[in-house]
Amino acid sequence: MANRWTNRLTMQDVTPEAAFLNRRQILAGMGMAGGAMALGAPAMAQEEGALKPNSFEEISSYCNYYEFGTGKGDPSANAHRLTTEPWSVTIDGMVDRPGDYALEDILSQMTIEDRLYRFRCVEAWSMVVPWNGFELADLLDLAGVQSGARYVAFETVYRPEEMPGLRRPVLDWPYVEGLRLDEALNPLTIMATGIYGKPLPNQNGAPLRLVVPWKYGFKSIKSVVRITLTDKQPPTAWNKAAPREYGFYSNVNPSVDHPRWSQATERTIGGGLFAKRKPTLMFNGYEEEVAALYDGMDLKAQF
Ligand SMILES: Nc1nc2c(c(=O)[nH]1)N[C@H]1C(S)=C(S)[C@@H](COP(=O)(O)O)O[C@H]1N2
Ligand SMILES: [Mo]
Repeated sequence: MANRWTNRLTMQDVTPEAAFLNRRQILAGMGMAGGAMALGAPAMAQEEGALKPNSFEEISSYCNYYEFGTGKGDPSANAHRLTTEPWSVTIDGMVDRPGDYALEDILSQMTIEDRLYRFRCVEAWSMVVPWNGFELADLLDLAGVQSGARYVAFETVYRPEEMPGLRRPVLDWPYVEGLRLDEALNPLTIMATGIYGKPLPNQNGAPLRLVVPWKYGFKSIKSVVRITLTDKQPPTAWNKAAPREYGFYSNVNPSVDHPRWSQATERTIGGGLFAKRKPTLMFNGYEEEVAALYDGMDLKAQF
């Protein structure tokens, strides 16, 4: 499905709003330095304290879910069309108990926890999200991972009749993602079912989406219908579209720039046009928990 157009595509090519906002910020910063300083100070003070979650409104209205359109507001406008009940997840490949698992049967065996995580998009914006969900490791335990398995592949639901974005070949649909098995089993890796104690809005990936907080946001695949254990590194949607720009690992790393923009800093959603950009943290601030997964790896080469 990869044609010349999709090969040259980058996220910023199809998200003009992001580029527009960045230009506005630069212009505002140049022309109105005094005003920017005065307005920027409280926002900076907030950033230095504990993690402050974004509002439900911010999290559910500024989204990337290309199956519903490439604009940040398209998912919240269109995703109500997605039928999320009934829902089941096929778990197959190298597992002892393959099958179609009904979501309610999964949930009855999982402990739902609150997890307040930083969320960093590869486009260099970020939020803080109070997720509800369960550890992916617990779901994989239900299915029984076999000893030869080394990777976990994920697939998003494919429903052209409910997802208008699928009519355009922006990506090679369905959206697919993957993790190394040890990344999938890390206790930080969750399957989210809600935010702020409410069911996950459709635009945020209802009824069940992956969240991997130390990786760029596109790894956190939405509306998952298939999980496959395998011994081979699985293909991933953005890597297929632009392999030079989006690697399999895609760990947040301020010292490895995207070929077309810096990853050293990020724009915080909700901070306002005058907010100071925040320095991006190694592994998005989760270095202590995950750095050991990558011991001995060249993180520039395996980006
Ligand atoms: N199926 C699917 N999953 C997806 C995407 C998508 O377009 N389709 N976008 C990804 C990207 S680029 C980001 S930044 C996050 C955005 O999650 P949010 O909208 O809940 O903030 O979802 C990721 N998961
Ligand atoms: Mo993203």
